[in-house]
Amino acid sequence: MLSEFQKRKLALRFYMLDTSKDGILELADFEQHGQKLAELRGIQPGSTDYEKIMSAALYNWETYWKPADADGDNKITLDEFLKSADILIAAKTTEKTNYQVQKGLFDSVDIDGDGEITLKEYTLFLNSFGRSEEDAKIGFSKIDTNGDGKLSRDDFSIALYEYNTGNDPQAPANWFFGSY
Ligand SMILES: [Ca+2]
Ligand SMILES: [Ca+2]
Ligand SMILES: [Ca+2]
Repeated sequence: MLSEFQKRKLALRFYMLDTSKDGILELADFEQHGQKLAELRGIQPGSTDYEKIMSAALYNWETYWKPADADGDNKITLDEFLKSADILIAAKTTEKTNYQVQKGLFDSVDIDGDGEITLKEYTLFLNSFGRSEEDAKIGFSKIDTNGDGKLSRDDFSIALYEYNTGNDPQAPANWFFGSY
C-alpha cells in the first residue's frame, strides 16, 4: 500500500507532467513537454537534437506511463497511476524499467552530452515543468550528494528511483523536482 506521503509525492509528479492541465496524462502531454524542452534549449524542430528529445518523450510515455493505463483508453488518470505505482513498488519491478527511462531522461537533460548534469542543465529541465530557478537550485543541491556541482548518471538515477519509490519524508531525493 502506498503511504499518504507517497501518494502526495506521486500526485505532484503526475500533475507536473500533465502539460495540458486537464487532470489526465496522455501522449500529447509528453509531446508538449518535449516541445517545451526543445524550445527552452533553442532547438529547432526537424533537427537531430529535436528528434532525440521527442523520441525520449515517446519512450518515457510508452515504457513508464502507458503500462498504467488499466482500461486501455490511452489516458491515464491519477487513480490509474497510483494503482499501478502501488503494484510496481510492491513487486519491486520498477528498478529495471526505471533504469531504461532514466537513461533516456538523463540524456535529454545532459544537453552537452558530457555524461554529467550541471546546475544550468538541471535548471532548464525543471523550467520545462514550470518550476523556478530557485526550485532547481534547491533540488540540485539536495541530489548532488558529493557537492561537486555535477550530477553523475548514478546521482541522477538513484535520486529519481528514490523519488518514485521511496517512503521517507526526509529523503533528499524528494526535492528532485524542486520544492514539494
Ligand atoms: Ca493532460
Ligand atoms: Ca485509462
Ligand atoms: Ca552536461
